[in-house]
Amino acid sequence: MTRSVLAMLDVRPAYTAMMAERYDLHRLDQVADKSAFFDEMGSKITAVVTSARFGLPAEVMDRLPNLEVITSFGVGYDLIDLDACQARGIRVSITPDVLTDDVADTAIMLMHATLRQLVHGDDWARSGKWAENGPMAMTRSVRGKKLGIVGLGRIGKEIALRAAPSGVEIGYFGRSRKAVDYAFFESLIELADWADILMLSCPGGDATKGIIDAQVLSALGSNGFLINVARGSVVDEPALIAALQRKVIAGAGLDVFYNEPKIDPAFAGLDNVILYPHAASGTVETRDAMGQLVVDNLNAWDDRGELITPIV
Ligand code: 8YV
Repeated sequence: MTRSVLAMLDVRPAYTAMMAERYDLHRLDQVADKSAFFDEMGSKITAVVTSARFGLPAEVMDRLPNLEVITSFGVGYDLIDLDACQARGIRVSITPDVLTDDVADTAIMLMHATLRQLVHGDDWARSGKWAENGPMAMTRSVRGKKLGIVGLGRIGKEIALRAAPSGVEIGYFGRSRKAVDYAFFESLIELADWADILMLSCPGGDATKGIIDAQVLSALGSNGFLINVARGSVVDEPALIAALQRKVIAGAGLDVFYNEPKIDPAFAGLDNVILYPHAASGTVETRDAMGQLVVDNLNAWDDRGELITPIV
């Protein structure tokens, strides 16, 4: 019997089309009367396709009594309740590895762009301020800085590998000490105090909610920069905005925000932050690889009850 699959979004048209060809695919984002849909289809759905951004809200999961598997587009699973999944025996897959290079590249791009003020420099040349006022103000060198990485997982390790040739010294903080030569810090505040650049590449979720608070930002200090490719939730955002406004830190490069995509309008008024719209994995190549891995996980489950990249 054809499996009924619920997609929370269009993961990309080509991959949605592949799934629609093989499965009885329903798009929740296209359903007007969701309650009537769940009354009719809820018990027939055995698989959900979602993404790091959409996750699976409890009110949807509760309407799917026969759910077996969730295949998610992305590596973040902070919006999927893994404990609830485990309690119900629901398996979950994500798309690790295929996005690591692009996310690590984005982190490095934001680090350089923030210290060297790429956006301000572009405006200086483009707007005629250069011709009118002469050279733009000097920026800060990456070379010789101390880079403190929060979360030395797959992405954090790749960031470190890419950052080393730029001449930075590397330290890290995380749940556990890793078999690496970089300096391990027992506490986040010690890392922030040591670092010139604090790089966030840890998972989101309850364990890391708001860990970058006013105290950590003040330890980072007025010559310090914050780069975030992790989750907006990791940062106490009002504290970050205040720190940028009052120059408690020198600047920030952010790919992620607390309230995406409706980010706090205060960010737009700051000249010491570079904003990127949660697009670290957003290349054609990586999003294709992620889409394919979502489909491959779903097919592996359908064919043989296995997942290729399970998280639980
Ligand atoms: C996702 C992400 O691509 O993987 C993650 O956790 O945040 C991004 O790479 C994006 O959220 C797509 O929904």
